[in-house]
Amino acid sequence: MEKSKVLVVGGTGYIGRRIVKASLAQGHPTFLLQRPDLGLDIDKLHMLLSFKNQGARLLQASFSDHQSLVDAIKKVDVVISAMSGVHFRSHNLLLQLKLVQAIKDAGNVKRFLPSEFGMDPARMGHALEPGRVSFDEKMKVRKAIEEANIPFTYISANCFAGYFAANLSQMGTLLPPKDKVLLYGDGNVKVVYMDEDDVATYTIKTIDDPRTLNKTVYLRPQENILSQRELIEKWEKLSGKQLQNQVGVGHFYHIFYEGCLTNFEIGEDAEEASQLYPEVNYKRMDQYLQIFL
Ligand code: NDP
Ligand code: GFR
Repeated sequence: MEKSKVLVVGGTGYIGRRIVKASLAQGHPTFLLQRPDLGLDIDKLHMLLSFKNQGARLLQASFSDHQSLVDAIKKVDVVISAMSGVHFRSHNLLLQLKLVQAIKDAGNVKRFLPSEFGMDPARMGHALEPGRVSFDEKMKVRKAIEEANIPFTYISANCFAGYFAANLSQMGTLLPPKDKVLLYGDGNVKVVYMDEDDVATYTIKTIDDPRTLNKTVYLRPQENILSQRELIEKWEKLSGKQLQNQVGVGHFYHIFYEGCLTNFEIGEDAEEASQLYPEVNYKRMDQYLQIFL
């Protein structure tokens, strides 16, 4: 059977470039959307040209020109969006609504994969602000897809290793810590770590598979279901270095997420000190912080 022609939207992005690579590797005629607002982003241009050298074709279209999107989409069978999600300020994900409209009008698309590749947004109804914005936007895109009867596959890729395994799941860094590691809770909650190239490989495998039509596909390979402790142990064995586990994060969760210090009234059977002793001129934090200037 002829391999589906694949258009990747967001094809120079972090996961997008890996999806383009996997599409080419699996023998699909592969196309990338080339947006006009490239400007002076020379790295992006060179990545586009490099993919062209590897046999991909560039389709010029703009999100502000509906017909250009329809014309590009008419040239392919499958559309995969890898639009950025984390910059929820710019609402890139909602730009996908224009893509959905163009796919609907083109009428030829056999499968559309919207930009998800993480936690399943359908299972994140309880997500906290401000991060919940990206899940809400992903659900708006799903609604538009399903209302337009566009055949879809949703990919829930769990944790990209680059953001969650390389750093032993430490925030604000992309490298393993050298001596101490912050544990989340007791560190025994099971998560799933995925190498981004595998995310791309699995993504391309789903596009022509009838078993994944109008389905969510979870990437949860058995050996990558690991707790943070298990991941740390793997690193300690590989590096021959023991890390000192810091367990304070649980406290931060109770204090800053649950609000355990202030989520109750001080009742009749207790007292509040500054009410009892108003004569004490307690230090406010703007005073306290001055010494650090
Ligand atoms: P990137 O930040 O790499 O951006 C991807 C692409 O989005 C860009 O290359 C660009 O496409 C496109 N884009 C950005 N701004 C605009 C715009 N204004 N108009 C049109 N296109 C735009 O995205 P990621 O790869 O980091 O994220 C992709 C998906 O993966 C998201 O849904 C995100 O939530 C998810 N993710 C999941 C992670 C996990 O751990 N599971 C980790 C990181 C991301 P172009 O190439 O055309 O310029
Ligand atoms: C696991 O599922 C997801 C993960 C998802 O559905 C959407 C986004 C993510 C990533 C984000 C990718 O940009 O989770 C966190 C965020 C990456 C990030 C890593 C943000 C702040 C950090 O300090 C950080 O440290 C590695």
